Amino acid sequence: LQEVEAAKAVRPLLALRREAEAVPPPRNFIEALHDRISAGSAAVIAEIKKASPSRGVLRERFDPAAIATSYALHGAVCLSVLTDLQFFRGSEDYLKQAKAACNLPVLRKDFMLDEYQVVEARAMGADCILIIVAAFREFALLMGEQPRDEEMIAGMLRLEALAEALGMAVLVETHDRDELELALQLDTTLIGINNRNLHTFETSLDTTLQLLTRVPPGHIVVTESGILAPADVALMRDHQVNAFLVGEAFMRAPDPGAELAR
Ligand code: IGP
Repeated sequence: LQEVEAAKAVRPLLALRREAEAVPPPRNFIEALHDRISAGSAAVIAEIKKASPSRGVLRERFDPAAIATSYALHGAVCLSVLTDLQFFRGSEDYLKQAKAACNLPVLRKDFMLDEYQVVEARAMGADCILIIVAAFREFALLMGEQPRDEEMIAGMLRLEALAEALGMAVLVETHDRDELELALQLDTTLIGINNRNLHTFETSLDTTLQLLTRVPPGHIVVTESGILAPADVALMRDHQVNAFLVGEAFMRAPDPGAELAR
């Protein structure tokens, strides 16, 4: 959050709000997913990231506009762009470049805790934000507090309400049953299940299979991380999971979009 404080000093919230009002209106992220799934197909949110904490640099030739164009050409439904600098070597510019290169809705992938970041997301052109339940828990611990469910829910609801007021969708990310319970207190129907264990960085698709049964009808489950091959997609679809967030497998391929079409 030091970065957020620094950003506020350079670009005060009022200026940011004006920028957010000047960008074109949001593209409908959830509707795009719905349409593809109702048509009986897998809906892929294709990620653009240069590096990750567990794997280091994933791609030397990194051109977000070219990658976005290739994803769009090969049937991605939405994009996810890392804007976090510290862990993923991301940038706001990457999101802007990717968005300008195609007409897909775009998720700002970052660690969102402060309302400022939500307005910032819209000002850079994002159509959806990510709320990571585990990040709220970690933040409380970092502040020397015992994370309390009611406070975490209140914090997440604040970000969600602002995102929705700005016309953006919300993807809420979970890793276990407790996080899922909290996530279901939000208004959004878009539930992410991250297959990556935050402590070991290992991925297991069992995470999705286990939590899936606890998601009530009317939600879209997005299985995140560790989707590496067509067989992984087939396994998920056998369990009626039809939305996928895929990064590494595409980023390592010579042509990320061609890998998506595989
Ligand atoms: C993509 P993968 O294993 O396909 O590269 O995973 C995405 O799920 C991952 O980047 C991710 C992430 C996050 C990154 C999921 N949740 C939260 C940063 C923050």
